Amino acid sequence: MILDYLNGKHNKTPIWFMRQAGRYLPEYRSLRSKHDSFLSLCYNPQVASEISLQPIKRFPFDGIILFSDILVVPDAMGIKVDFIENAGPVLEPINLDKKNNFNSTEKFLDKLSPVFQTIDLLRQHKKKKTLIGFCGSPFTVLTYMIEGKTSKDHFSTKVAMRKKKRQIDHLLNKLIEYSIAYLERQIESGADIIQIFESWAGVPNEEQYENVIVKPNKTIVKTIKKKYPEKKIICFTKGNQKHLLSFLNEVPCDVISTQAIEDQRIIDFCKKNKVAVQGNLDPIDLYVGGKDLEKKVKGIMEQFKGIKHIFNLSHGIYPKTPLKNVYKTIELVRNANVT
Ligand code: 1CP
Repeated sequence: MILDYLNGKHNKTPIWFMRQAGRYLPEYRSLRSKHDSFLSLCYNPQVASEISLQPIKRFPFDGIILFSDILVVPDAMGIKVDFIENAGPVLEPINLDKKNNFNSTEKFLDKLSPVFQTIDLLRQHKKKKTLIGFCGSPFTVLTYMIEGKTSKDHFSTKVAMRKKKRQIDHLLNKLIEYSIAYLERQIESGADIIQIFESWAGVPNEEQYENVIVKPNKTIVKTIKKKYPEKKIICFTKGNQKHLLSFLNEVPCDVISTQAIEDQRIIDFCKKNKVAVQGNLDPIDLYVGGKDLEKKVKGIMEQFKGIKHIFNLSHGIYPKTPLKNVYKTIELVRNANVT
């Protein structure tokens, strides 16, 4: 559905939501409560495929996102990763002064084989929906490997970008390699579209941005596009509004997913270069609902008239979002298409 739209086979704005498979759904919470660890869900193809399909059983979304997490990559590299209830991810922090012995690519892919099996199962059940695979961008994943947890200020990452540039470059290059191998196998297993999550694009400063954000995203997108020219790539970036145009100038993605677009030059760039925009309803507006939600959805549909647009949130759905607001938004997007 999303793929057909991007390929020009129809012109109805498609819709899906980031984190559509997750805690706002009672059926997810119920399944989650039967399993001890979050990662055991990600590595169980039957359960992970069931969770991926939960949102599309309830809502007429056009895309199915693989249920997994960006942190399965460091886990498969051999770094201990855990998810603590209500606290988030906890990783064994890497030592930047020591040689880190990561798993070989073969062992890495072997550890991730349940993810590829999940994609294969989803491929068999997706019907006309578009199947979205994903990974985290190298810098975003690296922040978790350095901080060892979710961080508000990214202090250790910022210090390391100043004091240990060589090690940072080395680790980013390693993550580029693992991410490419991972995405290639996702595509071979049946993913139609790939989304690359750069959730912490706002952390590096002006000088560091090119090296830690642009370069890794560009290398991954170019390598995948060269091997699989027909596959579409969505780049999600958060917190880098002021660098978005330079990002787009260098990273040849098919779709840019971001927060609210305030700069008309972005829209002009996308129109001229046939890049689609994904977004950008604020998840808070979805949570609150009511007349304001209606206004926001209509405004977004209006803003992206004339360019390719995948309706989505500007980041993941809040766990307590009322389900009726999700139904309502999908209906509004479908109706806006009719007029
Ligand atoms: O116990 C639980 O249910 C844990 C909640 C949860 C879920 C449902 C986590 C923990 N991850 C996920 C699934 C997930 N994560 C998906 C697939 C489901 C879907 O999208 O429908 C995807 C694509 C992600 C991506 C992800 N994980 C990102 C990038 C997007 C973003 O939110 O910025 C990041 C940064 C993570 C790390 C992560 N995973 C989970 C937590 C609590 C965190 C930390 C988030 C943070 O640091 O703010």
